[in-house]
Amino acid sequence: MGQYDGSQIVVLEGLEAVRKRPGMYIGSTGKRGLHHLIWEILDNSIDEHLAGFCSKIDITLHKDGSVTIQDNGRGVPVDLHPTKKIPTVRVVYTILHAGGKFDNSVYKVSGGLHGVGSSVVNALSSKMIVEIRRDGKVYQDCYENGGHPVTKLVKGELPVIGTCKKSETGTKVTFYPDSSIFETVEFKADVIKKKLKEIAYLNKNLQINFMNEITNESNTYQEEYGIQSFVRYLTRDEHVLHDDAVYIEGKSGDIEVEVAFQYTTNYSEQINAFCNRINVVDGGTLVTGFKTALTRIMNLYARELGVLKEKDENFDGKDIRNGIVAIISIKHPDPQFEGQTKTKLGNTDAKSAVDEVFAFEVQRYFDKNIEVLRSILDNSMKSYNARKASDKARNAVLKQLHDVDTRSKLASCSSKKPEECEVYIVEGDSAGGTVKTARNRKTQAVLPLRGKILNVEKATLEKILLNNEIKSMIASFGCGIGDEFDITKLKYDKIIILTDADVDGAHISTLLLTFFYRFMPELINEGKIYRGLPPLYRVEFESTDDKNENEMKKNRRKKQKKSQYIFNDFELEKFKKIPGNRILNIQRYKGLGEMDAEQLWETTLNPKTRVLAQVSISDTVEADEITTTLMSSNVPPRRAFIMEEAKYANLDV
Ligand code: 0R9
Repeated sequence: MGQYDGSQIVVLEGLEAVRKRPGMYIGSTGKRGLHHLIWEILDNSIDEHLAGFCSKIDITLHKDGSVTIQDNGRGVPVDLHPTKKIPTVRVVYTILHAGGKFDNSVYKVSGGLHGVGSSVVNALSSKMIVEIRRDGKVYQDCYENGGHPVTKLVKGELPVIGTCKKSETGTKVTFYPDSSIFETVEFKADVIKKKLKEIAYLNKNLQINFMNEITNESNTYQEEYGIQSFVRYLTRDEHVLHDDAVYIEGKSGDIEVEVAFQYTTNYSEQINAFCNRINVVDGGTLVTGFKTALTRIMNLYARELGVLKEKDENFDGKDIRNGIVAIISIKHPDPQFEGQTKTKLGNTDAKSAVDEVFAFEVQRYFDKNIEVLRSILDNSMKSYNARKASDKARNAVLKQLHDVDTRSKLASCSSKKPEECEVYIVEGDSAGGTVKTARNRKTQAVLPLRGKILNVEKATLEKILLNNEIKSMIASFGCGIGDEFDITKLKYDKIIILTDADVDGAHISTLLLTFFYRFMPELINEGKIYRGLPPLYRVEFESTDDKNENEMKKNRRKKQKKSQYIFNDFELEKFKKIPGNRILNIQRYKGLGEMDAEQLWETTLNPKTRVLAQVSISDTVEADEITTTLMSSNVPPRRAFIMEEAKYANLDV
């Protein structure tokens, strides 16, 4: 690691550009974008931890809406910047693209905006205070209205506002998100806590303290066992094949590799990968390296221990990964993130590094823990046998699919142009019947499902493929499943899940989403899956519109009876407060079945007036978390999630 000096800073200006187009830098100006501000500042402290100088980070949510993040690293340098002739810290916080991270001899990349984070957060804040402890002195720099410095420099240097012990170093940043930029400036403690927990898992031993001054609550996150604890956490409600998660670490050249895994009795695999603490949702070379090594090593053991006989084929990678929950975390000096969303690692040396470290270390582990090895090989054998059986079943099912199409309850649409067609998957025959009557027959197909669909998390592939509701869906979509899946054959542009807005409806919807997530993830990734959001209320009211008030006084009969659909309780409360509206009647829809065809068309089917939520998976850990929590045999967490899902029906999954 090279020593910092001011000349290593690349200078490019433009905080105004950030304020003009915040979305380009932080994704959105909604809740997600708002929290991004915290992640950006946190990233700098985590970088300092990665560099080996920071062991503790404190995050405080203040009553006045500001947030403070403080680390005990070296403190941002305060010396005079060689070309800008202002303190380096001011360069870092006021000039876009100023940061040492461009040169990895100075800094490792942890994530986020790669060096521009501090100035972007400043640009989007109405006020920011930076306090630095270095060399026994406390320095402060303040900015207002999107990064304009308000602290007067003393002979070009930052004022010293106090003293501290020489050993007491670090950076403290307090910022107030700009309410003229963000749709909401209210931070959510739950979102922050979840992120901090993940950071603690990924950064072994780093101590993170969260203080919520609004609720007077505090939490500390520190994980001595890092990703090993992360895996334990992910499997906490599952039946496991071996007691503890296996943990492996090692180095290949400049690349540090850590892997933790544990097998559950579920018929699914869950592999989450991180490079420099960034969740590479689409995997890439590090995941390939892990899978290749695992398959090779397990097949070697299987032959050596006689689990596979001479005549047997090898285990397929999928047999071996059946039931696995794994976290792969590497540190790479020069990561190349690929794909449109930059969530796939491209470095070929990451593949060989993970393969080399994992293969070597896992053999050392298995040689000492033969009983763990045996339980995994037994599990692979079961999966191997089930696969052979289900190959047969699947071929039989695929042959039948054509027949199913005609026998299934799909009411297809007349158009054959996928780009204009959509299919509604509707809960229950009766609602399905009304949707069939109400729809636009040219472009809207309807597939009614009977009752609850199979919980795919708990069933074998064979059973899944023989399930009638699932068969109907596969046949209707036209794009196959598993290895035969081909999205170009999809007959619809939108697949819309339509269930009642109650707990059962939320459950069915989640079961469907789990099925798509596990077996047709491309449908979600390509943005094809939607949830229809039928209204919860129909309000009849009289409006005394201001403009017409005089008119109305003259002629009372002009007061008009109107009605409006309302989609959630929040909107209803808002509606009740609108002055001039006199509510006559509020009808609460308990289910889709209570609407007639005309109402259903207007609220749920008509593309011009309906409300749809596109389903997206933005975070695989979160997604897997949701599906495993939900599908686990442990009832309480499942229940909790479903209720939440029902409450936030218009949010992403
Ligand atoms: C509370 C949030 N913390 C930070 O934003 C933070 C930035 C930062 C930092 C360095 C140390 N701690 C930090 N905390 C640092 C120090 C040194 C070299 N590189 C980084 C050093 O003392 O030699 N910096 C992040 C960028 C920069 N410093 C730099 F560009 F100014 F170098």
